[in-house]
Amino acid sequence: MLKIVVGSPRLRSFAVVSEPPCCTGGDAWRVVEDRDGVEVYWSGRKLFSMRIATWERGVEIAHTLEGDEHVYGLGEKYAHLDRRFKRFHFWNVDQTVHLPSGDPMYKSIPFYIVAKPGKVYGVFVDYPGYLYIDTGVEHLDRIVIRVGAGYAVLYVFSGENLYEILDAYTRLTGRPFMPPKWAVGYHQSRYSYASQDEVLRVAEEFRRRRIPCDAIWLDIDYMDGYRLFTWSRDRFPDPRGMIEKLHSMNMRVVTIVDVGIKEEKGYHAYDRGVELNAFLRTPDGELFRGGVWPGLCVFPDFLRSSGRRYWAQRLAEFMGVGVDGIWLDMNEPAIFYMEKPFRSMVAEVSKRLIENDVEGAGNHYFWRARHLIGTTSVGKGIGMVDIPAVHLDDDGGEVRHSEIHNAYPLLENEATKMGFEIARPGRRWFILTRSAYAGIQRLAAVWTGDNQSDWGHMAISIPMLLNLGLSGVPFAGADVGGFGDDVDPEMLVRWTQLGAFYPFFRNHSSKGTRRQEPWVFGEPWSSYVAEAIRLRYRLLPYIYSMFIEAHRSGKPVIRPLFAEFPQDEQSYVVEDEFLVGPSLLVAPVLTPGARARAVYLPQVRWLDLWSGEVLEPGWRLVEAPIDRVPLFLREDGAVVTTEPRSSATEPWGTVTIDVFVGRKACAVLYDDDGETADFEKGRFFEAKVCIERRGGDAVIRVEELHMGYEPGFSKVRIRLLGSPWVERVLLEGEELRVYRSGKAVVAELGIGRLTASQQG
Ligand code: MIG
Repeated sequence: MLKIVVGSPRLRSFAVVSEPPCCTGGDAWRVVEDRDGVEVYWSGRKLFSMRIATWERGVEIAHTLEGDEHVYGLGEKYAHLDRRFKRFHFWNVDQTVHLPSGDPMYKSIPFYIVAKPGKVYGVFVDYPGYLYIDTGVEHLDRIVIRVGAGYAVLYVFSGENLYEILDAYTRLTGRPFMPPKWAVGYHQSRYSYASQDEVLRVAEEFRRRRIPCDAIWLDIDYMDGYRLFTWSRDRFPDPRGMIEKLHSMNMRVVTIVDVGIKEEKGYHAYDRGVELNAFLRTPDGELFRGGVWPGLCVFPDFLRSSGRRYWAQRLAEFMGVGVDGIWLDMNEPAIFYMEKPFRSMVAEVSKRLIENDVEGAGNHYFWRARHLIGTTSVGKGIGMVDIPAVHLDDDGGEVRHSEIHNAYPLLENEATKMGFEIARPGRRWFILTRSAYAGIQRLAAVWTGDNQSDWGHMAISIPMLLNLGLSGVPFAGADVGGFGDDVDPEMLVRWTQLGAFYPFFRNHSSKGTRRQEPWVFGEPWSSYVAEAIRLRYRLLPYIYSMFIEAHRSGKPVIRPLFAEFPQDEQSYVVEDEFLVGPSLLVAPVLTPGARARAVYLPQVRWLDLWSGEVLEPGWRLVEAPIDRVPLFLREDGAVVTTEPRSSATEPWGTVTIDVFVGRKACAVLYDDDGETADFEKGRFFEAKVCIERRGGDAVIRVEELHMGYEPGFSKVRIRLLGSPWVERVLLEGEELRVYRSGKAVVAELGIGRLTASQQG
């Protein structure tokens, strides 16, 4: 890692958790001054030339790009997989326009990766105020970074492959948190389930229909007048009872928590915050106030530890009734209006109207109103509206909000995690956040906000989530079925088939739109939707093992094709298919009416998991009837599956290793208790099981084993697919009894037999 500092940073970093002691990163790096800047080399190879200049608001940094290089990352931007030839703003806003013209969006993650066959590096620009990154509009062959401050901090990462870059980046900014098992299952949400009776009815419907589901989500209407940390007495008279009931059905509850605290004497969260001086102030020293759902609100100052402690305490108390997860919304922070500018806007518009200047009134309204809602929603070029508030750091120093705007939600997430630690020490936490800054992966899962029930939004979710993974944030999802507008039956089926492979899998929709629980369209649609959800639960052993891998090394759960096939030029731009882990290729259907689709299969042979056919690499047309999402297993790859249960926390019983062996394929079997942090202390089970071809023999070996936990499965089935060469299956020289099922050869054995083979 190479650290480049321009000027002198005024504030500490919020993203960085551990910086290696030496910041130039050893011998591999070489920085050479040239005529108007520097050239950066890694391992003898030139990465780029860089120039440092200024622009009206601060430092400008530009570096070269080669003609065939691609750009990835930059968080959840509404843009294609390859981010090159675009301009991006970094300023968290509640963006309701999900279109390229709607940039910026909710999250700001100024980390990007430049890649082409044989070359890859990453750059992280660590500044949480306003930032602009141009990936090739102003100059085809350059990245231009403009920092809204007179200083800049950059980290450059290099390595042999993409994963080394992500490893180094997540070492610097924090490893992805390990979620509890239930959070990896299916989630059902709605804005809003309006009463505890309705919540229970929805939960019961899942169980009655045997559709797996791990959590029900409560949106803002559970609260009393949108006051944070309260429950509506009419609609949710007995939250504790409701949650106990849900827990007895093996369902968890996640509640939304916005960030604005209603300004109201007598409301405990307000009173306590005033007492502790925990809220943001204006430059004049008054409480800073902005209008959100409850009316005028004040906002916690998460910069100082006392503000974070205030929040953690409130949250922990609130969670006491048994809430399992927290959903942080509106935390850009999103503010609908600010009182003073709003009043002056109204006054000005009225004045002009009285003067009969209708056009002037209209213009004033148009521009002012767009600015007033600037923190909520801005279009490109309108400018990012500042929130005129002041933070205090722990030494009592003042920090303007605009200097740390993008880090506000990150600090809120830190405080929220502290709340979990108070409420339930030793257990894993679960937070979903809308707004974020670099480093968010160590604290929370993210979703892409208010998309629409639209085929285009469904398709773009793939590059959005892939790029979040390449920005160090593996646990990400988009609202399945679409948030705004009305879903139709076919879209719900196809979106659930895609969502089953989102790392975070939640169906959510807005007030006033068509309901979209799995059963709402009746048969045959509800069966297709249910089957897609079950598919997720079949794949849980494999997907869960990808989460632990992400936690250890920053490897994304879902990956673009080039991550695994960096020598394959075509795989750098394919964005309508992706890999789950290293071995499973998913090619979802993204257009209405399609019953087949083109699929690009990179570099090796692939096994069609529906037909059992072996396919050569290249472009193929594959069947995709409405009840099927095309899936392919990589040659020398493996996936681990189980029978679907109603919840992800139920023991797996039997796991099946599906392998397609050319020479040798390995599967990882991983399990832990799914809810405590004990896995960090070695309380987990892990085995690497490999199957190698030796002539007509398939030889099974356990290559690595960690037995710190008794796994929730006792039988392992090994299913050899696409391998007509198999005559015998051997374990430790002994031939196993096998049976044939279709084209597959299957061996079954007890977990004890398998693990004893390695120990012996
Ligand atoms: O202004 O809480 O993105 O998921 O349902 C809308 C209501 C506020 C925005 C979130 C959405 C949530 C909604 N919220």
